[in-house]
Amino acid sequence: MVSRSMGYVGDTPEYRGRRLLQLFLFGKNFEDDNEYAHPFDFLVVVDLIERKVIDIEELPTHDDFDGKNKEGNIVPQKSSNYDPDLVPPNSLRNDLKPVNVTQNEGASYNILDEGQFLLGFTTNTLEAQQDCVGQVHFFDGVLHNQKGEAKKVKRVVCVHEEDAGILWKHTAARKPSLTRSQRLVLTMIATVGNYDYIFNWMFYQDGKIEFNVKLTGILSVHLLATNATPAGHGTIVSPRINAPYHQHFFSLRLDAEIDGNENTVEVLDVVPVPDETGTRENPYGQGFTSIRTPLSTAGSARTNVCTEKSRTWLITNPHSIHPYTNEPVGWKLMPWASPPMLLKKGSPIHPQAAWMDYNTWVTPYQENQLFSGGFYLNNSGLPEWVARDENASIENTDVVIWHNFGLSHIPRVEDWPVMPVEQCSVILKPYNFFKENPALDVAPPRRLERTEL
Ligand SMILES: [Cu+2]
Repeated sequence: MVSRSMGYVGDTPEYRGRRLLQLFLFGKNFEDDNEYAHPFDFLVVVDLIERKVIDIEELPTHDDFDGKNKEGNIVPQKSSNYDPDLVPPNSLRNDLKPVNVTQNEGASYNILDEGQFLLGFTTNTLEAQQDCVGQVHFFDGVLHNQKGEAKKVKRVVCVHEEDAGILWKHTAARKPSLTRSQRLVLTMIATVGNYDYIFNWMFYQDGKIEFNVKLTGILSVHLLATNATPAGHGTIVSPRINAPYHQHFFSLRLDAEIDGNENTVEVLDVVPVPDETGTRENPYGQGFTSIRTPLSTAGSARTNVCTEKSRTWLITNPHSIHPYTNEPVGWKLMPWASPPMLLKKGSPIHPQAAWMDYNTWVTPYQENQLFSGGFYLNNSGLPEWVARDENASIENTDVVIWHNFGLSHIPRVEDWPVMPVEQCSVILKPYNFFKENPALDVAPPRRLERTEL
C-alpha cells in the first residue's frame, strides 16, 4: 500500500476542507513479495480526522478512461523481486571481486556533538560497511513519533571519508605533481513510502562543499489494462505496469555567514560582450565577460537557473575586500541544471508549490522562517513572505538564500523493479575568498604507489 496526500479536490465538493489521504493498493503473493509488481485498479480515500474510508475510486487504466470499463484490468502476476534473498537461485554474479576500503591508521576527522542533528521522521538507522564504508562514525538522533513525542533513534547520520579521485595534478618536465581528493561525507537516508532519498553533505579539501541527493527505491506505479498505453505521460516498465512521469524538487535553506553576518547576494552571469565583430571593442567577435548583479530587495532576488549564461549566485561580504581582486570575498552557489516546475500557473494545485516558481530566493533572516513551503505547506512560506514586503532589503545584512533544485523523472524500464540511484547536486565553492588554492597543503599519495606504476 502507498499513501499520498490528496492534492486538488476541487472537482469533488464533498472532499473540500477535509484532511484526506489516497491509499493505492497492491497484492502480495507471499510475505516479502515486491507488492508494487501487482497493482490493483482502485484506490481508497481516507479521512484522517474521522479515521474512516469515505470513498473508493477507480484508477485510470485505459486510454479512454470512463471509470466503468474494466476490461483488461488484470493484476500482473509477474514476480519482480530484487532483494538478493528473493531473486532466482544462481542469478547473482559471482565474478566481482571485493573493493576493500581500509583506513588502517584510522580516520582523519574529529566528530561533533550529536545533539546538533534533528532529522526527519522517516530517517533510516544506518549500517556500517553497507550504507557507508571505511572508518564510519554514527550519530544517534532525537526524532519524534506520530504523537509528537521525542524518541531516540540509533545511527541516523553517518560520517566517513572517501577517496574522490584526483584533487589537482600537473605534469611538468615529465614529473607529475598530484594529490588525491579525500572528502568528508555526512549521510542520512529517509525512506518516504516507495522512494528512498540519500542526502549527502560532502566537504572537500579545496573548500568545496557539495550537497548531493541520491534517489532510489521503487517507482510509483499503477495498473494499465491489457493493450492500454500511458498516452505520453508514463513508461510501461513491466507488462501492464505504468510508471507515470513526475518531478522531484528539493529546497535548500542556507543561512549564510561569509566572513561575518552582513552579506549580499549577487547573480554572476557569463555573457558575450555586446559589441559586434569587427568593432574596436570586439575585433574578432570572441569577447565575453562576467557580469555581477547585486540583488538589493527580496522581490528582485527571485531568480532562476540560466544555463546559457552559466549562472551562479555569489554570496559576498561587502566589508571584506580581497587584496588581489579589490572586490568583496565570496562563496559561489553552483546550481544543478534544474528544470522549472511543469505545473501551469493556473493549475489549482500550483499554490501548494509556488515556492518552486523560482530556483533562488533571498530573504532577510527571520527566526521563524524555516521551510520554503511554510510550516504546513498551505500556500505560505516564501511566496507569502516576499509578497508581504517585496522591497525588504537584502543588501549588506543577515540573509538567507533558498535554493530549489531537482529533476524531471521520465522512468525507464531499467528503473524497475528497484531503481539504480539517480542524483542531483548543488555545490558551494569559495570565490576569491582565499589567497591561493587552499589545497596546496595536501600531501601527495605515498611514493610506494608511484614506484609500482
Ligand atoms: Cu522519480
